[in-house]
Formats: sequence, structure tokens, C-alpha cells
Amino acid sequence: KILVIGANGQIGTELVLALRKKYGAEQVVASDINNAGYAIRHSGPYEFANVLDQDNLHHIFQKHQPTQVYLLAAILSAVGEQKPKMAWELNMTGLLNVLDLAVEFNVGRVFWPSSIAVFGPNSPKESTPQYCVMDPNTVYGFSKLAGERWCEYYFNKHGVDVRSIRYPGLISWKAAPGGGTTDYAVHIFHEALKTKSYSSFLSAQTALPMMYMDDAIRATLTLMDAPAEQVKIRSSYNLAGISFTPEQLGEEIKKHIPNFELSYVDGDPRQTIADSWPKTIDDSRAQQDWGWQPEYDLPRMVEAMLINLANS
Ligand code: VAH
Repeated sequence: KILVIGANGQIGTELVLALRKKYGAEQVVASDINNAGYAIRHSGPYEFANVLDQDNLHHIFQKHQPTQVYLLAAILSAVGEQKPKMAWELNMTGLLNVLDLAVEFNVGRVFWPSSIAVFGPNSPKESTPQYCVMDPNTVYGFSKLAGERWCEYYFNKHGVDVRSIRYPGLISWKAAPGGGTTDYAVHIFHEALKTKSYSSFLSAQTALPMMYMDDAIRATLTLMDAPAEQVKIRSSYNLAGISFTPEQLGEEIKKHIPNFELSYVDGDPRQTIADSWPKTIDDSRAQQDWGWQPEYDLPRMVEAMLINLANS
């Protein structure tokens, strides 16, 4: 069985759908702490999961004997700054609980998402390399950095085949984003279709690394399918898709909705977070080690978001 923890989140929802399509619905156990995600709950096996409850997790591992585990449960950057201790506890203890269970139940492969949030103000802003100064100043960012260290540690000390990707901001339409700094790039599409206007909490020139969810899911499955000897980085892989500013995104949306109006509000705490992150990412190691290639550029992503949202 394949176990997905955090199945009702922005990534988890699409991972479950992709994994059920690939392995068959009955082989993929979805689990989450909240009972949202009707489609996920009712299209295959579902469990209540609390990553901070070791007995609950042990019961799920005992019952399903997973050969693969995807741990998506986390508190993201913006919410993490409002609840710093909760974010550290959930992101760190949740990961350690799952890594320990992966050892106990001899799980074949584990996936855990990191983020470009592991880079900080003194990391290079352009073509941020796989290895460089990393001084993240959000709880989310340094919990992901510490998590990468733990993943590499469990691989080296306990032989857990854990694999990880430093996701950029992810843009999708099937499930809402979970309280991050890049969420503006999702909300803008909903507002553009509803009111033909959007007020961005990030300034016009704030460039950030982003990716359409279909590319992110494909990268995840490609990494998880790669032979172990090709996965040479056991902390987490840089991954790049598209980098753009709110202004550039607005201009692309105007090609489909000519009278779309984009405005900006100052003083949002998420601006400070965004300013600490890279603008573009160098993902040459993912390309070399397991053949990564993105398929969505800005025009194709915008078209896909507008068409799918308009028809959903
Ligand atoms: C966030 N969407 O904004 C997440 C992601 C790179 C951004 O980690 O917190």
C-alpha cells in the first residue's frame, strides 16, 4: 500500500489522484487530520491521521504496512509566522515520527517536501545553487532546512530511502493552497474570473520561483520512480519551473481577460518573507541525476489555470 499523510492539502490532493491513477485506488491510503476533501475520502481507502499522535500513526502503519509513504502535512510560511512554535512542532516532530515508523516498518521509500523557503536573505538570489549559504528567517524555512538534515541523517544512519524536492510556489486549481506566501499566484486566478480584478499582497516587482502543479506532481513521481543510485542528493533537490512577478502574471492574464485590473496593497507580512527568498533557482542537479524537465511556461500555466477554473 502507498500511504499519503496530508492528503487533503494542496499537494496531497493531487498526489493521491495521481498515485491512485498509477497504482489503483485501493492501493493508495489517503490520510489527514481534517475530513475535508470529499473526493479524496470517497475515491479510495481513507484514515484519520495526526502526525503528532504516535499511537495513531503506528496504528495506520500496522494496519496498512505501507511500502511507500508521502508526508505532506505541514504548516506553511505565512501561517507559520503566526504560530511559530506550532509550525516547528508539527513540521519537525511530524517528520521524525514518520521517519522512525519508516525504520520500524521497513518502508521502501519515503517522500517529504522541502521548499525554496530553505534559502534566506544571504543566499544568492538568482540561479540559487543546490549548495550555498542558507539562512532562512521563517520558522517554516528553517524547519524545512532542519528537516532536510534529518532526511539525509536517516538515509545515512538507518538506510531509509527518503527523497525530497525543494518545491517552488505551487499553482493549482483542484485544492486551495495552505497559507503560504506564494498563494497570491493562485488567488489571482479565482478573483480574475470572479471580479476581473485582484489586489496583490506582494509588490509588482516581487519575482519568485513558481511551478504549475502538474509539473510538480510529475517531478515527484519521477524522483520516486528513479533507481536509488540515481538519487545522489538525500537532503532535498532544487527544482525550477517558472519565475515571474505579480506584474508579469497580471500581463499574461490580461491576454485572456483584457480588462483585468491588478492593484497592490503595501505592508503585508508576506512581502518580508518573499523578499528573503530567491528569484530564480538552479535545478541542474535534478536534471542531471533523474532527468527533470519542466513542461509549463508562464503562458501555458495561465491558460491551464483559467480554462480549468472556469470549467470546474
Ligand atoms: C509557501 N507555498 O508559500 C509555500 C512554499 C515556496 C513557497 O513553500 O509557504
